[in-house]
Amino acid sequence: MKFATKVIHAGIEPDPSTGAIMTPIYQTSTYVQDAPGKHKGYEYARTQNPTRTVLENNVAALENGKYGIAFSSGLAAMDTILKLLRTGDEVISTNDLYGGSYRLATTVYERFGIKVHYVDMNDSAQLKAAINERTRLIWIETPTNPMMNIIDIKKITKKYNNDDIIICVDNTFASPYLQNPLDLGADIAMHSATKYINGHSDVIMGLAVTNNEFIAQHLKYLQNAAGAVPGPQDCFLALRGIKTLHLRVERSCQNAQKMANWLNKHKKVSKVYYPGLKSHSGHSIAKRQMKDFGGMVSFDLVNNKYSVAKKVLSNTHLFALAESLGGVESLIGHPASMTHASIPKKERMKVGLTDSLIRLSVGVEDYDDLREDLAAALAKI
Ligand code: P1T
Repeated sequence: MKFATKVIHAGIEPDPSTGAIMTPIYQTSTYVQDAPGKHKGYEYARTQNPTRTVLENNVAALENGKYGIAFSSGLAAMDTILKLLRTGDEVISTNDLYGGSYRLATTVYERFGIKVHYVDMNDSAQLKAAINERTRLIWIETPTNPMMNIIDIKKITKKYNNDDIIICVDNTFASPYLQNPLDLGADIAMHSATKYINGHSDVIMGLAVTNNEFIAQHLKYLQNAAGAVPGPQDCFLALRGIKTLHLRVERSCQNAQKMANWLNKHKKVSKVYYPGLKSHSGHSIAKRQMKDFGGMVSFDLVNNKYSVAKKVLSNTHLFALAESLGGVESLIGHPASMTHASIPKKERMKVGLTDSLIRLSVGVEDYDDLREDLAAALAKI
């Protein structure tokens, strides 16, 4: 089955009791048993819920994986993956990643004796130097949030995928339509489903997909043991959103590419971070491992003061000033004070995340309207 068919049909059957074509919202916390232990496969809704099961199977198919496991947020998915580790284990992570992921790994998991090394994953020597016999997890985010760096997934999985090390790719920025980490040798593809997968800015959710039965069993065990599960209404909304995933992402990519090209020539813009630009250092890798270059664009200003960036951020009308991304509507954000405020300034500056960096989540609106909106805001500085 091809992707555009999978989003609508994979794992989805009409409801057996009524024929309802849409997966029902099983709004229940428990299931009646005929006799102790005699039930229809559903006992308690933390453990299983039929709406969630359909979503998990559908997303597994989109990522070319066997097992999908849903969580109450992207960070709950990451938290559960980190719980596969033990005290003394070590993680190697991309040095430029979502601020909340950094916060969870450092301020929470380092307290439990799990050490995290942040490295430039495009620098093979840095990666090699950080790997040791205690390494249990390699955490790759690509494209990275918000610097849009591209990491060659296959290059890393070819070298380091073995029985001791789990390789997980946070695939949120790409979405399963553009990039499938399991096909590139990763063990887990993880998503903040809050973003492109749901796509309508009305759900918080996370997902993990794997082909590895051992990892799947452990994640399912932890999903039930800790209970960070999404509710059935949210699963329904995500299933509904997924039906147009390919169409939404395709349009976002077209708009983002045009926006990046235009910004790249704008005299008040000093640098544009978008893998679809030929000048981007990860352009050729992105071309190989992604179907298109995504809907996220970051840029910096010639006059690189926060006060100047603030003017742009406060003067758009279609681009709403808000955290998050991947919805049908365009958003504008200031990573240094919003999504990445939990990363110390010294660390931020190392990867170019300046106080004047602006991030766009380019939606599916008319491109000319979006460009005019941004042009008017840039004209204010
Ligand atoms: O918000 P939540 O569903 O818990 O997902 C966390 C998360 C994980 N990974 C990546 C790459 C992300 O971008 C996020 C959330 N990011 C934002 C809210 C943001 O505006 O960047």
